[in-house]
Amino acid sequence: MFCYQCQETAKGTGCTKVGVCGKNPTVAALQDLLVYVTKGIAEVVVKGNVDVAEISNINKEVITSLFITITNANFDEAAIENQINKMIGIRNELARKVNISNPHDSVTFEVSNREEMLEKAKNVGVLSTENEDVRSLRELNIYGLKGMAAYAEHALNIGLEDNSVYEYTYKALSKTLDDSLSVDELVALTLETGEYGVKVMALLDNANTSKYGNPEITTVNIGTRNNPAILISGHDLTDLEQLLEQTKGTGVDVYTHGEMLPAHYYPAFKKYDNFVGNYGNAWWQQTTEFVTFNGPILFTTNCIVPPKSEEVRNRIFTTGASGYPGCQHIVADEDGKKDFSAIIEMAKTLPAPQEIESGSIVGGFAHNQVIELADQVVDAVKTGAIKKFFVMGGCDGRMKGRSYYTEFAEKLPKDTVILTAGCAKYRYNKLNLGDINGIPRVLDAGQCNDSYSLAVIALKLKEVFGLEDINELPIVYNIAWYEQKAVIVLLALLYLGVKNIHLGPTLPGFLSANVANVLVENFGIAGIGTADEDLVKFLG
Ligand code: SF4
Ligand code: SF3
Repeated sequence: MFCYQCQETAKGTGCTKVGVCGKNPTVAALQDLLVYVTKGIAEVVVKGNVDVAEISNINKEVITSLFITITNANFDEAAIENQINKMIGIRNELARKVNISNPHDSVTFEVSNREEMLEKAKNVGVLSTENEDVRSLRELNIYGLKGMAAYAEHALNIGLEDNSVYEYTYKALSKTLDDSLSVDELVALTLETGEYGVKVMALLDNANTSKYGNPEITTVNIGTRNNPAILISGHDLTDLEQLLEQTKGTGVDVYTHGEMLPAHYYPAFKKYDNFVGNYGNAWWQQTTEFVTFNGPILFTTNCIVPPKSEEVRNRIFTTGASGYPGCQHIVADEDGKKDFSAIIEMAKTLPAPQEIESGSIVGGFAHNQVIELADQVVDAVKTGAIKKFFVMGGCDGRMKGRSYYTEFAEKLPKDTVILTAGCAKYRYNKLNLGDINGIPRVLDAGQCNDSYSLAVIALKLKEVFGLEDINELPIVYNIAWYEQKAVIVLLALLYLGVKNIHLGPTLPGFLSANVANVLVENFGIAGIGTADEDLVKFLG
């Protein structure tokens, strides 16, 4: 196997024996093949001039397939094998309708069983592109497309789609097979991927806020009550909505974990008395937190950590693109309805969660809420009460070096404000950093996709202060990444013209030296140092 798509890749260069995430070589190979057949479908769509408006079911399967291959989303060999077979069927049917000349191997290959799949996968993975820079740029785009697919799927679950996002996905996937593209053309493609990253995040923002209302300042309980309960993790709000509807009046409480925390900020979910609070921290702490939670856990997306005991595994359910062998997977019917009764019944038989912390945290600072506070924020900047903003969104992860972010947040001067989104916030959202004239010093906009909100806020401030360039704002970008959704967020920021982004805790292993140089020279991308060094640098 070879995989280097996430921040925790072995030795910073690539997982070759088994994934640090727990992905085994079979899953890795099947995921490679799934991406490959998805590229084959893209080839047919692009070369055959297929109108994406006519193939809505195929669009959906394409984004689901990409989503399945995101880090920590799906470890289930059988589910991935099924998806490969489904995609080959879709590809063949489409190719029969739109004959294309000289089809690429990804359009024509056939495999009839697991063995043949594993054999085929040997030649289609990341390392099948020999030139290191071309490989780096192809993968950078593919990881961006995976992140985009995840966000597109959440929007689609709510009922919103943008055909231009699908069109672009097909175009870019097909370009990753094109040996005639120069490095410059691939760099241009990367920025275009960022452009569609902005589009898809705007689409999801629109979907979430039109269905569930605008996130608002909210105090979220982090303690527990004495009822049986279900923990819901991942990013999909439609799954949460259905779970809340189905648990209403059953005596079973619902808590959020990890990236589901920001659901509490939406007005629509406040009406549920059994929606109690957030339990625990970022994804990687599930190995201990799921033990003490006691009740069943529903994964709607990544990040799953392979459970250490059978007892915990038996309490885990998956849905959507997520999956884990031995865990019950709940599928939607044709109308998108999911039956969560098995989870609810299990919860009733299990003890209430053990309390691991108490108190509350405050969030809900997505663009609408911050813009409502704009006068206060602008005044604070004008009077010098706020000297600088630090965008510290992104992902959290297991690496020891990530304590940098806690230390950095703790040491920031009292006249600075942190803007955050994504699970990176767990490194500092419980530090009690205080407020500036009533404005909390950590403003949490929401999930990683809500990084869009941070961009909207920056653009608004630029307008209010009458600046020409977004980079003239007193904002420092110190972003943490882990998986591919952070890649699309990064590319989106680059597309918006944001310069000098610091990316940590380590730079991506998939950036070749030359590609890293392009990012450094054109966009000022840099890594991080120690918290003390960086504070001097950023505040200077
Ligand atoms: Fe390794 Fe990350 Fe790939 Fe998992 S997703 S195999 S940890 S690079
Ligand atoms: Fe976290 Fe997995 Fe990326 Fe959505 S839950 S930010 S890592």
